[in-house]
Amino acid sequence: MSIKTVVVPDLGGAETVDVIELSLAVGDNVELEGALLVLESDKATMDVPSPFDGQLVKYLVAEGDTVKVGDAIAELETIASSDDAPEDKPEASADLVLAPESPVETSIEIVETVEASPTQAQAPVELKSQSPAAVVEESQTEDEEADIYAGPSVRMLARELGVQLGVVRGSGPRGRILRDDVNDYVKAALAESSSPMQVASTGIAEVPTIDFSQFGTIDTVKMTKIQKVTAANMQRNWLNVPHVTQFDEADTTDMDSFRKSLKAEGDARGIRISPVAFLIKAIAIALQENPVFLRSLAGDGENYIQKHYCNIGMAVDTPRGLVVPVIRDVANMGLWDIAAAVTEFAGKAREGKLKPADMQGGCFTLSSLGAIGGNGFTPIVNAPEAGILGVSKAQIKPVWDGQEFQPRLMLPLALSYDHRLVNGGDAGRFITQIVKLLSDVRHLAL
Ligand code: CAO
Repeated sequence: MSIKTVVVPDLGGAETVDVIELSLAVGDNVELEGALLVLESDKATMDVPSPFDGQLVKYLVAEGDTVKVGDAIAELETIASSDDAPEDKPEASADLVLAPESPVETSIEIVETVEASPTQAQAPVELKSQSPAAVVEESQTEDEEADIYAGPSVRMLARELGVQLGVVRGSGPRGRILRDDVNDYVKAALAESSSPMQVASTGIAEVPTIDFSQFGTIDTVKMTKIQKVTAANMQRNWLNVPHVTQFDEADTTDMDSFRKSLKAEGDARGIRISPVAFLIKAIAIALQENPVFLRSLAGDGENYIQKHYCNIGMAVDTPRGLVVPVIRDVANMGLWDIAAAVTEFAGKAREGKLKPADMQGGCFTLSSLGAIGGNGFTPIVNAPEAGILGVSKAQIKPVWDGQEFQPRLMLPLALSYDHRLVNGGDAGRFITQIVKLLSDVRHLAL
């Protein structure tokens, strides 16, 4: 083992450079090509890499010193294995980082000295007052990264820790980001994430956990799997989708008369036909004519998917929670088929007999609370679908026919849609068509 002195390599034209970072502590081991220190000229920064595996004995310069080619900068003790390296080993290439206009490669020389002979550190030079030239890594392509003032070793550390340097405050000369700045940033982030003001990944402060028993008697009840999945899906959809809800009413007086007139035939077929079957048929037609509602955003943020099939999900209220079976290829189904599917899927849902495949592939969802009540609600889009129709309880209302008020069975509709995919005009046309189809069911047959 011997002690070797490392000197400043060829600076690619620069006469003097500043020492802006000492990358190691005395006694640290450093591998071949590992960063020893960082130098900076007016136009570039460069890591000076170690020419062999070794241990830092001492630095011969201090941060802020100005050095020139050939100045001794550090003493390294070679580690046994690399000490045997041939003397004519190729010069290690310095990791030089230069502004694009002067792409120069440099090398580092090794001066062997048997004894350690400390070199006097030069007096610190005054920092230049003008703003520094942009510091750019050759490998960088992102413009914003080019504006960040940090050396290659700091950039590497930030990459390893997953830190965006743009958000780190630099405490070095002229705002330069140092290794300690990156480490401090990570420590602060970790401390913040474990503080009482913990934020969810959404950036929204979490609802505080409260001991309700201090206010009265309580039970803590385990949620069903369906309830847990529904809670997660609702939160995901509510937070991800920019919702708009549009309202309207359909005059379903004639539709209801027609539906009732089908009762005998339904009994003969063994099929109960409810307003839900008409709604699903109307939605299928409106989807065909307004295919914007058959879109989903692609995960890449660049594209959307246009579906050419028509599967409609139907929210079903069950004792275990909300489930949404999907009726497939509705565009090619008649009213009786749809009514049969509604009964079958609602039954399976309540009996817990739906298979995962029965709940996949939906393009649009119907949530009908009509049998339960209420005169309006804003449904949450079942993302990645583009829209959902919420239906409330039909009620007899006085409707002006131009001469007098008529008692009509008005069905409240609420169309929620993902405003990233659907514009207000699209939604207006869609719900208007639904209203038209339900108000005159002859259109359902067209
Ligand atoms: N207005 C007035 N009456 C209505 C109606 C409406 N909008 N919709 C249905 N009805 C009537 C039906 O006509 C039926 O009465 P009749 O037997 O006299 O004809 C009665 O309500 C019962 O209907 P139903 O609930 O048995 O069946 P359905 O086909 O209307 O609905 C289903 C099926 C599965 C959609 C429904 O049972 C259901 O579960 N709805 C809840 C959906 C839900 O939970 N949505 C919220 C999701 S987000 O939390």
